Amino acid sequence: MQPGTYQHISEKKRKRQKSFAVLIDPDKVQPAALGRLTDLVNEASVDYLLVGGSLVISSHLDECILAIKAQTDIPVILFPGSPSQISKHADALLYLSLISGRNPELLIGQHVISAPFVRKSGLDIMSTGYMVIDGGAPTTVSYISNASPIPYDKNEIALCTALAGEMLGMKLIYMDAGSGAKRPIPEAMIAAVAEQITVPLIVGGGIQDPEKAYRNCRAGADIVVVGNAIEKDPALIKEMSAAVHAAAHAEV
Ligand code: 1GP
Repeated sequence: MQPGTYQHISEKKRKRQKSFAVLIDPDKVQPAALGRLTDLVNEASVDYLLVGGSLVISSHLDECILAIKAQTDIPVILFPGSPSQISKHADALLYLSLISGRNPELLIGQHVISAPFVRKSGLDIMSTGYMVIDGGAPTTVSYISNASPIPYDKNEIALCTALAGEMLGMKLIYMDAGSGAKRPIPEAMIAAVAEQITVPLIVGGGIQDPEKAYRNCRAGADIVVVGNAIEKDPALIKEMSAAVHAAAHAEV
């Protein structure tokens, strides 16, 4: 039997390995066009595929995931903007609570409404303390969440939020500057958080080049997520993945 996705993530952290995750927005890719993308992620040894977005308009989520699963064994993790973006065909779910905001609906309200459905899905449910960091411009997530992001230079707020999330039982912490952020999360903030928590740390939002992906890992990120930059230039997948994996080797 295959180990669960969370077990896989924890095991990699224990071994101090770094992971590269590609974010696939179902609105931006047609299932028929997934073949090229899956070839690239397979060749680049990408560790995880995140599927979702703050605002998924299309209705082909199931179809999209089934097409991905038919072409790769890389674990598919849902990254939902709302409970409607749940598909039993994925492997795992980032069960996000927006702990950086003070919007009760995104902290617990939507979870209560969708709990029986989520439980029945059979997905590996990974509770995730989701922290939105100011990325220099309003992003879809900051608008939709109706919650202020953490200022990019307030490391102490970020680390206290992450610590509280971990002590509340979150199995993962995800620091996100938002898709297409002008300014990705500063390494000093990533380091401040990584030093304080023991659960795996996911970092994403506005990462444009392999060098930044590498530096994020060196600062303490366990999983680096890239979406936009790869949509624009799919050839970056290989370089980004290599940079992330090289950061692990540099640490040993
Ligand atoms: C967004 O962290 C992800 O939620 C990825 O962001 O699309 O800017 O890479 P980008």
